[in-house]
Amino acid sequence: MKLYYSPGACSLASHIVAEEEGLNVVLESVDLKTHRTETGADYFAINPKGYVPALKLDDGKVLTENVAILQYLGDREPEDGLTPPPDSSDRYRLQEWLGYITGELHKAFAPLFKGGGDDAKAKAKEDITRRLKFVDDKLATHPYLMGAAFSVADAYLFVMLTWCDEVGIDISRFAHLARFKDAVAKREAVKNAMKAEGLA
Ligand SMILES: N[C@@H](CCC(=O)N[C@@H](CS)C(=O)NCC(=O)O)C(=O)O
Repeated sequence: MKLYYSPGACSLASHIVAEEEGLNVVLESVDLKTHRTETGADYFAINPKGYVPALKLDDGKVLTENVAILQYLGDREPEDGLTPPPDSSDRYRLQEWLGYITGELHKAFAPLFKGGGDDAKAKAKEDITRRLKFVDDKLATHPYLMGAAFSVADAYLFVMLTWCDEVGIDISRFAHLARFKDAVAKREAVKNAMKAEGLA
């Protein structure tokens, strides 16, 4: 498999999951301005949507969208428990979290990264902070989003929290989230993925 990524982008979540599971995934970085990959390929020819992540499977098919790629990678090693079994009630809970992260958190960062005006940026920070408060409350009773064990949703949430640092959203006011971020940052797989992307 090959993961198309950009350092520190949302693709870091998939990278972390691949590391957690020790999957044989080749990495190829993408310049999101030129849409060329590190080997000079036209990224639009690989993923016409133009954004990362994209996962080229061993049969040559290309999978896109964080929520799909994260579950695909998690399902490669079911015994690791990063994705609950298909059809289980926990699997729908995982999808609920992935939907929240992608739709309510990830997308809310757009004005902050894509040169929104001051009002749009302030509104984005307000929205993200309110949505993080919801997550913080949920993390009051268990270490990870799904309970006692780390899941693919935690990898995605972690990346969102690294973005908070970049855009000046202080998460120290959220004790459970801050504790979560510190714990996830200490995971070997997370350290390896961040190092490989030049982030640590
Ligand atoms: N809906 C997509 C969005 C992915 C996305 O926003 N990727 C960003 C990096 S975090 C990107 O590549 N942006 C460059 C662009 O949109 O051209 C997903 O969840 O996979």
